[in-house]
Amino acid sequence: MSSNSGHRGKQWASAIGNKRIPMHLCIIFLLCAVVYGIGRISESDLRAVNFADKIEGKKLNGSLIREIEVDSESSCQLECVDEERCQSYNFGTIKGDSEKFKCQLSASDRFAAFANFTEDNNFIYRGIEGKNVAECSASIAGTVRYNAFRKAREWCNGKVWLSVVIGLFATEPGRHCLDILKSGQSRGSGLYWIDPNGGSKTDSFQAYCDMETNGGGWTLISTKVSPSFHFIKTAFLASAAETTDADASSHIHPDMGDWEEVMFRFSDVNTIRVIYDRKAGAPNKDKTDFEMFLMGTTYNGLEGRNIHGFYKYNPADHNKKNPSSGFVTISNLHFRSDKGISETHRGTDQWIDMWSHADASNNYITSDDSRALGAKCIAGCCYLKKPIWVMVR
Ligand SMILES: [Ca+2]
Repeated sequence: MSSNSGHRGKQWASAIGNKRIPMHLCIIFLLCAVVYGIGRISESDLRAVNFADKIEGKKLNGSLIREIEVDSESSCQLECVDEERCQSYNFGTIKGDSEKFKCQLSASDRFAAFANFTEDNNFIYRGIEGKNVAECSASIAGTVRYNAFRKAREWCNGKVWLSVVIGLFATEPGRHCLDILKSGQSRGSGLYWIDPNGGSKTDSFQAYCDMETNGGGWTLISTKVSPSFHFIKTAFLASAAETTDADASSHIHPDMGDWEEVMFRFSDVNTIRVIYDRKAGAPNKDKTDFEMFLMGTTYNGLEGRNIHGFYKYNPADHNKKNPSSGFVTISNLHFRSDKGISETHRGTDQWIDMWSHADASNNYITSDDSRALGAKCIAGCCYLKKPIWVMVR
């Protein structure tokens, strides 16, 4: 930047002294000088941090700025961002007596203090790749910086610095994925910190957000592939919202009572999905039972029920959310927390089938194929061993 300034300074001087240079060039030079001035003023106030890939089973000894206890590695990163001298950190992977993790901020890094970089299976090490990055561009997308001038953290989306980073840290959670999307702070699908019950942020947790499918804003609550796995639990488990493992279950968070839609989609095929819209279709007792079931309250029935308010999308059969044709009722839906939910096996549509038994209709899996046990079907498309995600917004 400083060599550029000298160069531009010379050009500016020659432009002043040479009356043959057109006026519009003078204006360009003036703008350059103004832009440079702003850059110089703010640069020292900006601390941008890009973390390198983690190195497991290693730690850097010495050069310790301080050791603190944190809830997650994200909090440790945040401490390093806020600490002017921090060049790297060791993050302890084993919780201590206080149920927290160790976070050791270091004033050096593994390159400068190579001899002190040692093996330790209870730690991971992460260094800083770049600092004081003033320009937000695609090459540093995802970088976080602390803007001391504005006293705010900023996040580079690949084009501009966003002044708020909702959901990026435990201390700045969103309420749920849809709220984060509506705030304009979506950083694409991935993990975000959320705090559905508001108030104290100490009980905020990370949840996986689908920010793309059908407009985005979906919070993951459950994922199921194993036939016998419970897919709705009566106790709310925040850990199920975070993991995208094959099997992890919870129910809609009780403080996300304003939910309107529940989506059933394959973990890696989001073009095939069924969405339950609680505001669609005629209200009735069966619908109420289904909603209680999704909220993890009391319902655990085996009987076939007619459930209103579904619509589906798949490449062959486009979105049926069409007022002229109305929403569709799934006939004889079975739902049990210890098995799953499915349209009756006598049906031919297979809108939803995540039951624990083989598909007796033989529409999609041959009856003599034992692999049929555990096949998951959505909107007429069935897959083996592919988790169905249950998401809410
Ligand atoms: Ca809270």
